[in-house]
Amino acid sequence: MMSTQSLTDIAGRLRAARRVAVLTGAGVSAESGIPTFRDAMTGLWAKYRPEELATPEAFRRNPALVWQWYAWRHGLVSAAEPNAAHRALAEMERRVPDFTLITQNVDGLHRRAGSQSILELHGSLERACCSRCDVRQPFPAGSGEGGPPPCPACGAPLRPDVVWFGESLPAAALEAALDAAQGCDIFLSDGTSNLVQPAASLPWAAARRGVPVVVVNLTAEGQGGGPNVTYLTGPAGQVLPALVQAAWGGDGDPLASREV
Ligand code: BV8
Ligand code: ZN
Repeated sequence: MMSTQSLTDIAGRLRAARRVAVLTGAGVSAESGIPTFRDAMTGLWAKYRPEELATPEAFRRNPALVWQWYAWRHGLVSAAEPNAAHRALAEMERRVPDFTLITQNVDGLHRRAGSQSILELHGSLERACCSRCDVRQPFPAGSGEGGPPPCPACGAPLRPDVVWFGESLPAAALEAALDAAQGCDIFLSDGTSNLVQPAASLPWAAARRGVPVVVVNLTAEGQGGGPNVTYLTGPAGQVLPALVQAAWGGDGDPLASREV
């Protein structure tokens, strides 16, 4: 678990910061019951690796399989609730003059927790888009049977509105994320294995400027290091509310204070 000294020190920097940038990964949604990419894929999907399914080639080769995987995940996400980590980040945004939340997650839980300034680097599973024209629509719930539905405009197969491996990230979101990493006073990296590029380069774009980088993760292994990189090890659903509480008082989790 994190040391009280480092938590107090970071809380002080957070409180004094004008501009804060946060990068989140699947670990922030783990306590909402959504399996991370590093977790072994469960049940029907145990024999696949996400990198094998989350590609344009996989969709071209077997659109029904890829669509069913996303329909299964869409069901998980729709039934999930934001957890204390999501709520703490929404509270942090309310406290900080200039706050940017950069997420690799496609589950939409940050928005449902109340975050507003969100950069979805890898798209969103709440939406489907056409594999040929520019139609975008809500992801059709419960569409897991059979293959992808046809686009209502041109009839081509719909696909999840996410960025697959080998696809470019949305340019505007990536540019804004780089700007936040290069202009922030403190950078938090929460619940990510920090392996997937170009998102994985963001914390180090901040660290190279001498900006404090705070890594919140269950483990300090496998992440980059450096003189101004601090690890707060523990579940994001505990560490982030504790950090918000240390910085601004209250109990760090607005919902908890409302629950009677
Ligand atoms: C790109 C959306 C330019 C889809 C995702 C060869 C050919 C082509 C490309 C490449 C190549 N080699 C490398 C690349 C680049 C590639 C890449 O980085 N590959 C990796 C595997 C090396 N990147 C790309 O392809 C990107 N595009 O580069 O475009 C280009 C174009 C053409 C050709 C070349 C280059 C696109 C990357 C985006 C892919 N889409 N998601 C979907 O969701 O299905 S990535 C997906 O995986 C997630 O979005 C996320 O980014 C990543 C998983 O990472 P994490 O979120 O960190 O989750 P993970 O499970 O890994 O880790 C969880 C962490 O949480 C762990 O550290 C764990 O300890 C921690 N944790 C767990 N529980 C908790 C916790 N922490 C705190 N509290 C807890 N309770
Ligand atoms: Zn279409």
